[in-house]
Amino acid sequence: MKRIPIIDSHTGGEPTRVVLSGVSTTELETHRRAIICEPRGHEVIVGALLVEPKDTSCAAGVIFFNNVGLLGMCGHGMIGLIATLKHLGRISAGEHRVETPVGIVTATLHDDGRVSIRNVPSYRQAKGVKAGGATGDVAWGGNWFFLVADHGLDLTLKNIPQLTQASLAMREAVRAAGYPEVDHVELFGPPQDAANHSRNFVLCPGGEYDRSPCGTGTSAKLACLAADGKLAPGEVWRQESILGSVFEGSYEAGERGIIPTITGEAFITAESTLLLDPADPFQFGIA
Ligand code: PYC
Repeated sequence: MKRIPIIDSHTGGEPTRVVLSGVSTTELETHRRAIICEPRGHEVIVGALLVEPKDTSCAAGVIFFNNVGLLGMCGHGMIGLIATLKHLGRISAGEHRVETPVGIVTATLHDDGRVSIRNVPSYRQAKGVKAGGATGDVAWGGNWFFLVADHGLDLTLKNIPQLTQASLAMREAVRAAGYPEVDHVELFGPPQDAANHSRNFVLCPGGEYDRSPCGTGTSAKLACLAADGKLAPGEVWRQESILGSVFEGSYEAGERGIIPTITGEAFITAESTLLLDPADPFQFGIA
């Protein structure tokens, strides 16, 4: 029986499952679905495998993954990871550098438990891309996004099936239009809460939607706002998710584009150990 200790959390409603040990980087591809998918989990969970950082100035290294593959970075997941390390007593309030496959992120754990992540440099790659009847921007925020405002749909929970279908079609179209790297689609609309600046719906690579406002997606949004001169350095942008949860974002100018900082809060939901029984036909998850 293989044993994999995990800690679950959610950030703005979006779950993160931190894998503390028991899985090596070489085993990740074979064990990814066992950790994320049914019968132990569900397709919405983002996994975070703790690894030794190559850069010794980092407190930890992490590889994020989901039901269909690896993620470069994950904003809600990084906030969940920092809350998990605090829960384990491994870190206290202050700054902590964390190595990801796409660069080092500096996370600040505040005294009140909130977490700010200074993300990898983010930028707009292309503006006004026409794809499948929609027009949007292609931007990098640690993952690749197609950001669309002219979708004509209400960003409400009852519309999730239509939002998902429309976003999947836009993703196909933007890839065919010359941006095969895009794996997330972000639709924008007016906020429900007047304290916020915008509401979003974010389609993730495996076809699920992000329950949080998406940290890397908010970073990509900030890069577009900065490129359009619509948000000044240091100014705060409040991004509301489809659930109504909020991330605060701001940026500093970078060499190419911006360096975003995203603030949110995560809550621990479970401490447990996954068991992989060689006799179980579904030990590696239901495909
Ligand atoms: O918060 O960056 C994020 C994220 C990516 C996919 C799901 N959440």
